[in-house]
Amino acid sequence: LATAPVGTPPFSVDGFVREFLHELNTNQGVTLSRSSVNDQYLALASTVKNYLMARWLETNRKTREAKVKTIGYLSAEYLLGRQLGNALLATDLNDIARQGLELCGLDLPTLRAQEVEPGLGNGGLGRLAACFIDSMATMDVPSIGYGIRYEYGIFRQTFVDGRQVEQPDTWLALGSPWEFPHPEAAVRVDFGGHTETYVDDDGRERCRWIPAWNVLGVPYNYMVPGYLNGRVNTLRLWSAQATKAFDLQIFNAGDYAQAVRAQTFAENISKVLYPEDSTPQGKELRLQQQYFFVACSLRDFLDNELEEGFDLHHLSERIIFQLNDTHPVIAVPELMRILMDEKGFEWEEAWEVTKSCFAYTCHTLLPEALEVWSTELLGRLLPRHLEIIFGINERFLKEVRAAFPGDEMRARRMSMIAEYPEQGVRMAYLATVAGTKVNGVAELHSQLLRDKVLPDFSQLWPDKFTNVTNGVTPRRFVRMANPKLSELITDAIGSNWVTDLERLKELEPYADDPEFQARFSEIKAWNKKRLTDLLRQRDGIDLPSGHLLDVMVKRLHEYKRQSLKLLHIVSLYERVLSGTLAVEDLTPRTVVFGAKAAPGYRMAKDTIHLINKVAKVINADERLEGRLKVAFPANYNVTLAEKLIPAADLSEQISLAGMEASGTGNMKFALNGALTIGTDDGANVEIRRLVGDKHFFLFGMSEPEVAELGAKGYTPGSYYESNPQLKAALDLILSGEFSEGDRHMFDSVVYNLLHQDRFMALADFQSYIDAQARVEAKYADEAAWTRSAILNVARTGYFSSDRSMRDYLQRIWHTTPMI
Ligand code: 26Q
Repeated sequence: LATAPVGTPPFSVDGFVREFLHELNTNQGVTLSRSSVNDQYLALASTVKNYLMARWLETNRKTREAKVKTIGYLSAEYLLGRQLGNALLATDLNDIARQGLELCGLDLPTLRAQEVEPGLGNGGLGRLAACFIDSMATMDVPSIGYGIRYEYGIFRQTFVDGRQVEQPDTWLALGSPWEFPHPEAAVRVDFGGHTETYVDDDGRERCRWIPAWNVLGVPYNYMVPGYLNGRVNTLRLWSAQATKAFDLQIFNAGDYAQAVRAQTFAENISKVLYPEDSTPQGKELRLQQQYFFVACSLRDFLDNELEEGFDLHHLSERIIFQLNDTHPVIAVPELMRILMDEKGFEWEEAWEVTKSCFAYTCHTLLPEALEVWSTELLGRLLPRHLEIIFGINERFLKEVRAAFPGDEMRARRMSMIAEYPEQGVRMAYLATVAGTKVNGVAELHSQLLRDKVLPDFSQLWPDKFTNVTNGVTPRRFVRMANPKLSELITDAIGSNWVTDLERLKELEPYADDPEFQARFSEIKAWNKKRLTDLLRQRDGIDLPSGHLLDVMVKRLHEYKRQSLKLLHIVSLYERVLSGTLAVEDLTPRTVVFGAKAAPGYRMAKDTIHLINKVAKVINADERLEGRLKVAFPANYNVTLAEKLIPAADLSEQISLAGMEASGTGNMKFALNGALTIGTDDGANVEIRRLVGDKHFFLFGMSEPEVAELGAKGYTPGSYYESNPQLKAALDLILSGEFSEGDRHMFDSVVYNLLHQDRFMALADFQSYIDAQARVEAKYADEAAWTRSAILNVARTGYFSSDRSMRDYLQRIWHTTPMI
């Protein structure tokens, strides 16, 4: 009885309705006739959870019993997207739910639209974590995702006069049916104070940490259902709470207000997601967040997931902690501290265990995006951890000096401790030294990581470095987001592709089949119509029909070069105004942007402003006869992506070569039959190789060419002077055309391009314009375009995150799925 799982509700319309009404009555406390849409949504979520519950309990029991190796995915971000649709798909309940709700006079899509997505991530890295936990569940890989339950996720973006204004993301306001809080299982996390040495019972000198304050971490569990396989893994997110002891101490001192403030202080730790996704600011609260979730997670795994009396010398047989970038790397000294200070391990013993339990994934190449924590801050917040880091570094540098005798410069370069501009810990170095493996996220990126970011380390340990190209989950980004295409694919090749995406290859012969082509085009048109309806009611935006839908959606960053896309648009407009391009020769095109800027990133925010202003003028100009339109719906998020991507014809992946570690949006577009216009960067390289040059619009400098131009000295002004079309576009912006005559409104953006242009947009401008001309020529031949689109779908099955997980299992985790 103690291990007996709950029963699963009957898999029938009737059974579903009973369960749903029961939930509505008992959970929401309302009758159907008096219920709100939110009540109905919450009851529906509970109903679906009930179908998953027995499987979840079983998964936990079996995994525990099997004593196999678990993947502990440590990530500060999980950009999950809505849960209901995924849960319905994973349980095959869509038809039953639709019919059952219909019997109740309710509409499933309306209830689905009620869900507010948990936006607990910034962009690519957070979404990747969400895809990976989906794939691990679907592939029967025992895993626990560990992270932070931010009370406020990524901000809600609004536009006021074309400028970005951030609003808090109140995703918990209407209830959060997907989480299971366990306040009784809260974990204590210490901070501050000092360390001291003492002599233990065996007469050995040991160290201990006397912390100054602490907080509680309350676990919130989320189900991670595999697709139709009965497995339900766990995502465990931590929420910070004040500790009783902490409260009492201050309350007893009689300062009630101070005590309440202290409580708020503790709870601040998981209050809000930092919206910067590069150039970390070294903020104390951010470091608190990192240590907080990592300390909770390690404690949880050691105390609750391992059986009593487990010999921690063998820890790596039971866990591998995958570090999603350096954000959780403080886990390394934390494990050392636990093993030595709490479990009595000697340093060498503890280090042997620790270094076999971690692997590190790097997601960037930009030097300013690499985390460095000042030793002043680290030492103040985590004094014992700083000592341990110094200890790791000292022993590591000994090893370097032994391997390269006399090469003192090398030892200094490789030190985890940077001395300038202030003393700080280079977290990527710590992760590299501690990890069994270090991986980049696309082939090019992994190569550049070896050659440019960590060359000394890859010389010392060539075998430590590997690549795992990113992937995306076909469940959410094809099967759910594109139901019509999914049906077409299933009609052609059967339904296994959802878990075996390489089978899309079998679609290749259909690329030349006129009937298949016709159905494929109809589906694209249907997806565009669906998007049109959504944008009309969501944003009041009208999408013209029959346009080439050209989409650039991603965080706003200079290296991603939204400004290059904008120069293309402005240039088209300028050429019509100046008469060098006849309106009739303009390919009807709608450009859709979606992009959030980090709130403190001035250039990014100015670029958003400029895009909105250009959109306003172009959209209002009747001379264009509706042939060019710019749409910038605010608050791009996973939910919008699921509607936008399936509708796209053209995917813009135009970062400066060598800057985008991988990209994952690029994969989603290709899998949904958009053609890519892109540079030879990140995973674009692999996409192009797979789909073939004829079905990909390549432009721009290659990474070696970028390096060469940089070394030679790049002068953007010379491109402006020598390219009349580029000059005319920039001059049009400077003329005040888009700023009600104000000639200085966009000085920051334009002069940055003219005088700095760190990401060489002007150097790639002509090549980009030429590639866009090739796009238009191809688009004019509908059959050729459709054929290429079908081939993009057929040839990109490689980019399933299931394949990424297989690669991690083989190259890094050295374990296999259960069963
Ligand atoms: C770090 C410290 C302090 C505050 C914020 C951060 C921080 C937060 C988020 C730093 C970076 C990020 C996110 C980075 C990211 O999303 N990188 C992207 O990762 C994708 C998945 O691998 C790649 O496809 C993209 O190329 C890469 O840009």
